[in-house]
Amino acid sequence: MSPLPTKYTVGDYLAERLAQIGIRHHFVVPGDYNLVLLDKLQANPNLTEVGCANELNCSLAAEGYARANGVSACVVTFSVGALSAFNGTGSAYAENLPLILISGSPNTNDASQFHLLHHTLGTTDYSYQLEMAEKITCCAVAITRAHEAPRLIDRAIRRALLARKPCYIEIPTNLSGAECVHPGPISAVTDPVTSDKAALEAAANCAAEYLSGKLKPVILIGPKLRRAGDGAEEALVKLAEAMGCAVAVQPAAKGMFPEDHKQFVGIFWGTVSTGAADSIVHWADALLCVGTVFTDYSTVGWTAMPDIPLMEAEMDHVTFPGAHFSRVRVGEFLSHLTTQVTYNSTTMIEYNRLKPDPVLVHTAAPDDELTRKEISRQIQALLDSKTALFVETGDSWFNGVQLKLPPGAQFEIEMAWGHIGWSIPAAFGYALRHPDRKTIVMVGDGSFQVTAQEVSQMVRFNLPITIILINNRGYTIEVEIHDGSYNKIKNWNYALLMHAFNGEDGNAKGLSAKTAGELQAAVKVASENTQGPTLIECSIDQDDCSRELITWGHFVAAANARPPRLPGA
Ligand code: TPU
Ligand code: MG
Repeated sequence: MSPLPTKYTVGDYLAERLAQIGIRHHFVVPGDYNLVLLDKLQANPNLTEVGCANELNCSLAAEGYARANGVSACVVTFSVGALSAFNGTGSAYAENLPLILISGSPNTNDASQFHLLHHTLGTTDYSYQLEMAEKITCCAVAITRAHEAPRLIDRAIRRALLARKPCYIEIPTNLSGAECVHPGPISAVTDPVTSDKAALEAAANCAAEYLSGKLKPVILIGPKLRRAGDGAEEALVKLAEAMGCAVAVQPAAKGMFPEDHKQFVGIFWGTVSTGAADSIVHWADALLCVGTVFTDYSTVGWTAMPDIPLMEAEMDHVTFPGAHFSRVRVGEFLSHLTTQVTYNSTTMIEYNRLKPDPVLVHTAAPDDELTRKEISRQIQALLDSKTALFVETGDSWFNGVQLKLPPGAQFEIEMAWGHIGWSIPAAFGYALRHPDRKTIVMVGDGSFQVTAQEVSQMVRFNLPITIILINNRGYTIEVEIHDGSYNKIKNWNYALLMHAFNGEDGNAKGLSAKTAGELQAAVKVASENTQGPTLIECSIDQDDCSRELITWGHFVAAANARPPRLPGA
């Protein structure tokens, strides 16, 4: 550890806190309201500054970093920066990730002098950004005096860590260098809240009662399981083994239960489920939902909402039909319940009867035109225990969910927020934290066009990320929901773009594949390029999409098109 500064400024204080909570990289775009703050953050030897091409990408890179690291920081300038960074902050809120959004703001003297300022709405009220941030974070603070900074910074960070949601800290340009007191013990910010003993006991008893007399219990896992931390994922495996029942997983929770476990029955995604997960979930007479999120997308336009009373365990509470228990940590709850349940493998026995036989995967000949199926077959062969697979909004969601994850492989998806273009900056942020992982991105042409600039940061930091860009000449997912001429996009020469991003010193490689053999050769180039990203443009027919996308699109379109309900109807 480096020696602490003897005199702290607001900027030093923030830097120290960020480092203490385990942040090693902070994502920034400079602007005159945050430059002194950036100097202070730079001066902390435990933080590495990571410049991004724009604030949307900066916030999404921080979102990806939070997936890898548990918490992240994004530093932007007032309005022109922050309003763009709000998008990645919204993603962090929806995806339950503690992203600390930090914005520079005008000099503290300007408001009282009614000055008109650049990077504002052209009025003398600068409070709008704080008010907007309040809606998309769990805690938004604006520092107006240096001596309040320690209290406000600690409060915002603690709230974010506890709630697994983003927070917002606004620091005026003339306060980052202003003196304040030094930080107290970090445990005051990071120490977790433990379960209320009585509530924990009562919740476990209620769960045992919920299960008693039930013949066909099933566990359903949702994306909030991993976000809860707390050892919840490991505790759930133990509970499942004590219960002996079938375990299904929502698409956004793929990988949160080992796919090679004998009780894993597939991804429950209604009619586009894998295995026979939907049959077994609908067969259940008791459903233990852990961290589940039921949206129009995850329920296939509300067609797959379970219709039996549920037990729902969340990060810090448990709800049953007719009972609710607050301040129950999910990890502790699952461990407690493990000691009370009885073994009942009825749903596993039935699942083994229902499960589809393995399909024979056809291997294309080298000269065969490239297809979606062949791309999936080749990506499957790339996956190992070191892989982090990012799947972007579009058919990549469906193709990615179908893949079999080897033990240890990570799967990242942004299904709640669903921002096209998320995967490029998010994979960049993730790979910075986990350079040892083999990061692979499955992204469509339309999504890639939204945030393509961030590939240049992958080049800058020599990150060997493999980008499988599926070029089907447009917004196919939108075609399947509702088609129109707006779903066609301008084609790019994606492979050549890598040369542009290289500038004079980069190591990125850009390749394009139109046949199975070309893809195989390109994948080999990617695996040998350890000094930079490799983008492989995979050209497929515009109608070559998954059965699952077409089916899902049909039901989501129907849900979107429900006529307005009149009062009393
Ligand atoms: O596989 P495919 O062709 O569906 O993927 P591609 O090419 O990436 O197209 C994605 C099309 C898409 C849009 C335009 N998916 N969702 N949207 C709506 C949308 C618009 N803007 C943002 C920021 N996010 C969105 N999800
Ligand atoms: Mg496309």
